[in-house]
Amino acid sequence: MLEKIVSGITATGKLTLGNYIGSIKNMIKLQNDYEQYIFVADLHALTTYIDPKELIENKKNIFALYLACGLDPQKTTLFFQSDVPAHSELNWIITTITNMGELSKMTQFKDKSQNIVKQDNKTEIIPTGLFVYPALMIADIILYNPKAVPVGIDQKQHLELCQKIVKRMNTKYHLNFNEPKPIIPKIGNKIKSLVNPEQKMSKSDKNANASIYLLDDPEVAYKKIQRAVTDSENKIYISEEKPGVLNLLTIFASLKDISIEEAEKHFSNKTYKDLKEEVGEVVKQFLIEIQKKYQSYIQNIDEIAQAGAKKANKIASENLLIIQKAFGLK
Ligand code: AQP
Repeated sequence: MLEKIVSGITATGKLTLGNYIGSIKNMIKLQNDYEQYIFVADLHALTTYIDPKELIENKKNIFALYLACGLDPQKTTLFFQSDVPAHSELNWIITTITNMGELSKMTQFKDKSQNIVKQDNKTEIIPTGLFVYPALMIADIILYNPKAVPVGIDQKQHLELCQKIVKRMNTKYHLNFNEPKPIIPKIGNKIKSLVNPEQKMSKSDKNANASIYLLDDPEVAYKKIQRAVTDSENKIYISEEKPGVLNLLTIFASLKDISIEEAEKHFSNKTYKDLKEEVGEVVKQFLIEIQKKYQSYIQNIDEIAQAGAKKANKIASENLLIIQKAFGLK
């Protein structure tokens, strides 16, 4: 029997190149060797306010982009999180074995809640859902009892908490669920904003120039790369002191499937103008290819999503029942 893998992407916005390089690319590789469950995390998207119409759009776009990027429904079970009610049910159980102290240490909670407070200057309006987000994520994972979870580096802390909670649950309730390991790509586990290369490229960034969206007009994407913030040295080499240049080298290496050192060598006697033109061209061609496939999938996701939810519901409800029995609920 194949080992299981599970992962998802939150439907908070349009997918970025960071989501592809940091997460989807690994899912595509793993689907050949694992029994893989990949979902669109629509319940997670509710943790900060989102217009319902926008959520519906985001869900469809992400699902079709999973397919367009290369997730094959014959190999990977694809579904919407809210189509599998066990996620919400197990979430409650997980909150009862997760401590407030553990949740308040999560960097993502600190960053996102600070942003909310900055906007409205009130701490009491931080949604409880944002605080317990990792508990739902732990539930999402345990339901499929995977060996590993492919994610970018920003999700490592949540995965570590997941391992800790699974261990606690196993000990306290005499269960035997896997403590899942993160699978983090060597290249591109944290693609940076094009406007501020100290920060992560993020789908909810308000500045559209900071991110390459997978559904960006390819010409617009090309221009965003030409305007990407670098530095004034005009010498191309790998250095943490040059985050803008390193980010462009990383994008190039990942999309060309070469190492960063090979990318550095390729650009060694070239200028920033050359770097931006070549990276822009690679990104543009990548988007053209993805978007062609996207058009053929966007009208046809319902059947695939229903079949995926059916399969996910089966395994999720079996594992939920094991946990409910162990906790004395059944
Ligand atoms: N910039 C990035 N570089 C590499 N990996 C990234 N991921 C996200 N941004 C980058 C990875 O993509 C997956 C998406 O996870 P998510 O949507 O559930 O949460 P996230 O990490 O918070 O992603 P975003 O795009 O930054 O969303 P918002 O703006 O809603 O917070 C994860 O595996 C993540 O590591």
